[in-house]
Amino acid sequence: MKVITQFVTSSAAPHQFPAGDVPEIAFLGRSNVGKSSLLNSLVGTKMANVSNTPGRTQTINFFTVTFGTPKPNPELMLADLPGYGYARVPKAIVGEWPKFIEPYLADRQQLRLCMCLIDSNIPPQKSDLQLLDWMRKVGRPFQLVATKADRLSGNKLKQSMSALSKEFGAELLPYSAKTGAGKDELWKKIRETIS
Ligand SMILES: Nc1nc2c(ncn2[C@@H]2O[C@H](COP(=O)(O)OP(=O)(O)O)[C@@H](O)[C@H]2O)c(=O)[nH]1
Ligand SMILES: [Mg+2]
Repeated sequence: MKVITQFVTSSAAPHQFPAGDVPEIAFLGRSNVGKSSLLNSLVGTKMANVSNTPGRTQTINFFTVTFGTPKPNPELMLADLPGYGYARVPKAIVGEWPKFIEPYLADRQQLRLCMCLIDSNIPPQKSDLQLLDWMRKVGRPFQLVATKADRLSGNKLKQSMSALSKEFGAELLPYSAKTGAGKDELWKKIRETIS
């Protein structure tokens, strides 16, 4: 299925968030977790900047998605959130995130699911655990996605997935932007969520 993506706007304050009732999926994760790479691989174009300069994006970037052929009303909105947790000493995410992130996650009506990205190659990070705690507290549905899964193979990947899933207390989807592994599963999850 062809995916047509279009950039809508960059927002740094709640009044700038696009209005409307298009179902939205947000993507979150620590800087350098592979969020831009995942987004680009998911939609098949360079919609997000892939950069080696962590913590650069300090806005929420919104993109519309239509499936198949261009239509006046998009089926889906994707929200690319700023990376967190780049500080060497992990702080509470609320301490280092721009002020508009919390209201976005807590109040955004059309937000259906948060894709929370973690790195499959490293143990659970405090900032990731804090984010999930906070999501659970505000009752925001999320899907945990383990990035850079191509760096582990076979049994190593299996072991890492089950350990991470246990430690985060949530089901986990492995993903590789390099090989495209997990792409169909992630789209399936998105379609189920917005249908
Ligand atoms: N091997 C591998 N490397 C990846 C993958 N995704 C991202 N990376 C690398 O991880 C680094 C950070 O990626 P980027 O997408 O910019 O992360 P972001 O800061 O979360 O947006 C880059 O050097 C990417 O090439 C992946 O699936 N596999
Ligand atoms: Mg990025």
